[in-house]
Amino acid sequence: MTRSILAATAQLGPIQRTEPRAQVVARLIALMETAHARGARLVVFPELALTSFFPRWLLEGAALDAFYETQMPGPDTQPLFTRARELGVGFYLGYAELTPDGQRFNTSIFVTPDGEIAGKYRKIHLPGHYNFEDWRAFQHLEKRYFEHGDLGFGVFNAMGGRFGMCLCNDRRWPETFRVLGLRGAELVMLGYNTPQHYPQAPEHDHLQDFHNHLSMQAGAYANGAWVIGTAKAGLEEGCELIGGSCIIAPTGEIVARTQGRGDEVAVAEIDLDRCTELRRNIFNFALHREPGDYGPICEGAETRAATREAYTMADRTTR
Ligand code: CDV
Repeated sequence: MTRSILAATAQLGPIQRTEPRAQVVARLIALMETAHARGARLVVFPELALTSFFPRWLLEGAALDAFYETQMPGPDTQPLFTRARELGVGFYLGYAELTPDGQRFNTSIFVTPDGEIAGKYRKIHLPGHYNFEDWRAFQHLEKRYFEHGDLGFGVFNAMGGRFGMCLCNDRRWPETFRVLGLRGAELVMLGYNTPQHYPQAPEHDHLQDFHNHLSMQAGAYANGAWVIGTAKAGLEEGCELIGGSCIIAPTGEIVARTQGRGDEVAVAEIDLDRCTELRRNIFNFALHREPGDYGPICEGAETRAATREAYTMADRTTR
């Protein structure tokens, strides 16, 4: 049985703050239909794909809540699920999740071609800051608006393969790909919103596209996995976001990529069996990994949890 899947990265151009969700969902459906017309059975959308990237603003109350989904699918997103099922297309989608007990996560889901949510991921590496910082050209308040993801790096069996997910900043951490690789992920799907301007080190602005591909290509190669990375790109509410959405082979080669910073699809055939080219050879984990010498990677988890809690509490008291 062939384990080849024609897959697409479905890049979104900017979403302005006033754009209604229903209009964004119509754009997602149009991208999915384009991908399907080119033969795709799997489509990867960006992080926080239903709204403008709201962590760039200090918000509270109803103005903040308006950016979260309390149901998935909900009334606005049901048309995407319905169309995907009609087309027989699976998809990855990033969105802001508000749970019934009030928890907030930066979340992605993997939906199979028959419309089932096969997996959920909640972002673990949350970048940015907790409080308003007036020196910045724009805010990046992910640490304020989302809790640390509590589902770990899960891997899901579907469509004849093993699929992992992560979100944006996670791709810069080799541990993300290694944990997914150790769990046997053959394809890692991820969406991102990455500003061209990095306020803490603007001398790196010209390197944003390079660092994007460097991280994802290294993650693919060192774990013998396919990677699909999808941007929300372009000039969104005065903030320029990089594009460069792409499909990366387990060898680390980019085999398809978008060209601009608008709504755009790029498609490639993904042969999941190619993962073994790496996993049976240079990255045969059982034969060549030396975990006995990797101790420091897992040390400090309790300290880290305490630090995170202290920051969060400090922020709560200053709100
Ligand atoms: N959405 C993100 O996680 N963005 C970060 C930026 C802030 C550095 C990223 O890693 O691309």
